[in-house]
Amino acid sequence: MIRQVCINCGEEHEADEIVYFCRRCGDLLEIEYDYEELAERLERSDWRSLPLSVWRYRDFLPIRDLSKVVSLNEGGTGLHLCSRLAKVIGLKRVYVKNEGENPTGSFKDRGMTVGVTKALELNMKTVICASTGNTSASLAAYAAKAGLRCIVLVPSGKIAYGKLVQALAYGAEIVQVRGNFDQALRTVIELSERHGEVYLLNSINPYRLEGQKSLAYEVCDQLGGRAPDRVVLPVGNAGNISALWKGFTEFYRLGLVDSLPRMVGVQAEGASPIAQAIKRGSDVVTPVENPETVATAIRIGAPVSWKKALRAIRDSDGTAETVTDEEILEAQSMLARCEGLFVEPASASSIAGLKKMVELGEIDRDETVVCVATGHGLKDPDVMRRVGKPLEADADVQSIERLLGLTRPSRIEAS
Ligand code: AN7
Repeated sequence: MIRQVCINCGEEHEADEIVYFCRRCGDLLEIEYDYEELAERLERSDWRSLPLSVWRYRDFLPIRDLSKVVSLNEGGTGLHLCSRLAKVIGLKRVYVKNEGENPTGSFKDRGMTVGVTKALELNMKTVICASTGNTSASLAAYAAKAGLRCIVLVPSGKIAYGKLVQALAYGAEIVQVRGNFDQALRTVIELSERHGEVYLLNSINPYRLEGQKSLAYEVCDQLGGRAPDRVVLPVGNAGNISALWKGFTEFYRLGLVDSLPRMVGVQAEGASPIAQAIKRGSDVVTPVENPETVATAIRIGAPVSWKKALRAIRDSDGTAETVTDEEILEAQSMLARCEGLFVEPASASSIAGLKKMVELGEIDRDETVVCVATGHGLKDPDVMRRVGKPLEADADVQSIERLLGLTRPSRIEAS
């Protein structure tokens, strides 16, 4: 039995009802399972013998008819042990879950494989989202694969070029709106409510978040059936931190891990309504009117899943931190140079946040920490001013030797 349950009043909605907010109180919905039934299904299932991927966890997902699955081979991303980074930061064990390895280069693909499959189940012909970039690239790809019309609204001028190119290449209809992400989101919510045939796939949609929770399952499985002590991730609209926490708690509830991680949400200083609420000890989030940050993916002032995120942080005894644009760019460069992982600025904010917390003495040296790197660095090449410029030289050996200070090997004379 699968239901869509209101996180505030508990009102239940049928699994196939097309509804984005609780019909009784207007709050967000969450997918709930009969966990005894799920535990029994797992006993009969061969899920452990399947390769790491979102659909390895099909028993835990709200899709029963697997013939409709729209997949581009998402999930199964690397959990990289980053020893050099850990040493620089001053910790023993730091892993980076590199979501840039997904088909369109971000964690959004985990959600879209499930969300677009659900769209097909519901017989929808058009999908829509508002996006700071990655959601649009991902939705456009899965809509293309499924043969659906795809409409995306993006804030004009402030989205990373690579993401825009992706969405265009996959054939989405892109509208740049004169306004920021929060305004674009309000508009697509209203559009999908006025037009029943247009399916909304922002993270308000609880089916999408079900796909994203697979990241948490994978981390536990990659650590050999254990949860990390701490998970650090960037927070924008706050869907992912909610999804990951749901994933960890489900694994715990089903006895697949015997502990839970503390969740740390990292936000850019100029777009940090959730971190501010946590620091104030407040139960409500005050929107930031004009969010600004170099990490355009998380340039969001009114996170729609704020309530779920505050719960994830509080229930896990976690916290939230802010980082400056300067710290983000420095962390991006450090991760690339120390570990060979090139991630976009929003993703690097998790590394920057971790570094800051260690410096503040808030993290124990012995903890096993997983940072989630949410998207690939190539999506936003413009921002990467720190890589410097290439050198220049004539195309001859002597010029290169002189330029790079390479000394010529001395000849060994034959006697
Ligand atoms: C790389 O694409 O909101 O806290 O519209 O692209 O779940 O919103 C992107 C978000 C982190 C924040 N890292 O995740 C969008 C969008 C990257 C992102 C986030 C995003 P949420």
